Amino acid sequence: MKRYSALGLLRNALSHNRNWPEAWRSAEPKKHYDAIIVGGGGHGLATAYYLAKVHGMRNVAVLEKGWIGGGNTGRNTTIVRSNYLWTEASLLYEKSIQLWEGLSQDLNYNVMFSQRGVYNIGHSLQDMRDIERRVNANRLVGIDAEVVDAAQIKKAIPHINTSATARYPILGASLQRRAGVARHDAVAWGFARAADALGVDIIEQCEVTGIDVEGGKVVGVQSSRGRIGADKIGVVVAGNASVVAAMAGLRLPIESHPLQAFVSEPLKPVLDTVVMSGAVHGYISQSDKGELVIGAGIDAYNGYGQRGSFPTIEHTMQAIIELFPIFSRVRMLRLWGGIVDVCPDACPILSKTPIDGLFLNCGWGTGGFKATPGSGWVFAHTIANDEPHELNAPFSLERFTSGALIDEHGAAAVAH
Ligand code: FAD
Ligand code: PYC
Repeated sequence: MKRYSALGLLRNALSHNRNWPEAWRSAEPKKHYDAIIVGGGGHGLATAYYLAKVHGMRNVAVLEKGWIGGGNTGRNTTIVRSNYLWTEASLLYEKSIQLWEGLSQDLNYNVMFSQRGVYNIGHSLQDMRDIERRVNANRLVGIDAEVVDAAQIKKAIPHINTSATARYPILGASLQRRAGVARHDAVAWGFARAADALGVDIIEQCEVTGIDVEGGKVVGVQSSRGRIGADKIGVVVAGNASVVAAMAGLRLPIESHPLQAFVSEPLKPVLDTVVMSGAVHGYISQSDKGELVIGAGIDAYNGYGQRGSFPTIEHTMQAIIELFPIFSRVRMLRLWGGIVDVCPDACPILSKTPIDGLFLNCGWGTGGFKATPGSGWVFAHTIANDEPHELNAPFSLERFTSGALIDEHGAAAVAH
């Protein structure tokens, strides 16, 4: 990785960064690619990277309507874990954690993956039964998971409120110690830079406006930068999946909702792990800059505006102050929203489609950041081989007609 001296940084700042080398080329669209990935978020970029690196497909373009990582990849609260209930889901997310563990080295770019542990708090006997069931299920498939009681939580997180008289008392939690956080925009930049180095064209400010299908097979896209031909197209557009799929005549079983997050003013180190509560509807960690990073449950209505409503903000703040009364006087700095595509079983779609050469990666709902490398890994396999990888075979579109749903509403851990 290129290193910059303090003098070099100053020189770049004074020259308005004119001499700063580009981390990836600003590619011009070619007439034709072997594969086009629509969407330059983490999942799309990871797909392109593994297509080039693992499957030797280098005539590949990523088309992004805005800027790299400007969608949900740059808007999430960065929580990474694999403690889902059903084997199909937990193995998919676990593949991702294994890739996260070597990702900075693989990309030669520091994605700041920090395995600081994730606590999913239980507030009732039923919560604790669900936690025990999920922890046992995780351990059976080799995923690290433990049940901890309120005293252990208090010891590890001294500022949390474990009073028995709290409105939602803390009875215990599941703890995954290998879980944690990563720096979300570094993930997009790291994959973009590494894909570009393998010859992938990354084309920003290029909105796909149509998908061309001839004789039941994709042949290219219409875009704000003209028509671009392709043998294969992977649609990886998170909150816009239904809109882009409709361009090929597909109707998806997806609802799009706003999901909000917030950061506080920076504080000295006060919280060195991640705390989530599905019951009070909030989750919190502290960034390396010192900001408290806080997230909400979804706003209940459907929409494509990247902002949410005030009642959800108020509800989330109540939840966090219930858990951490000490934070009641912390000032909030910023808030934002992203659009999440939610499937009826709170699991993603990683699938071929009835149209030859058209593949879908969507429906990650509130929880796809953690899956970024694993999703790219299995989706690249699916595109390159025209067949799913064994890890994503259960996440096909057909499950919505066969009924083989994988219900992960509980482990999604964010209110839907
Ligand atoms: P995106 O990053 O959204 O990328 C899709 C890209 O497609 C966008 O850049 C968009 O501009 C582009 N696009 C759309 N339409 C077109 C078009 N027509 N042509 C070209 N490009 C197009 N997940 C977790 O695991 N942990 C968390 O802590 C977490 N917290 C979250 C908090 C919030 C507030 C939000 C909103 C989400 C959170 N998530 C979390 C979910 C996670 O962010 C997403 O599931 C994940 O980032 C999706 O990645 P992606 O690459 O598919 O999508
Ligand atoms: O899926 O772990 C998760 C998550 C945390 C915040 C939003 N989603």
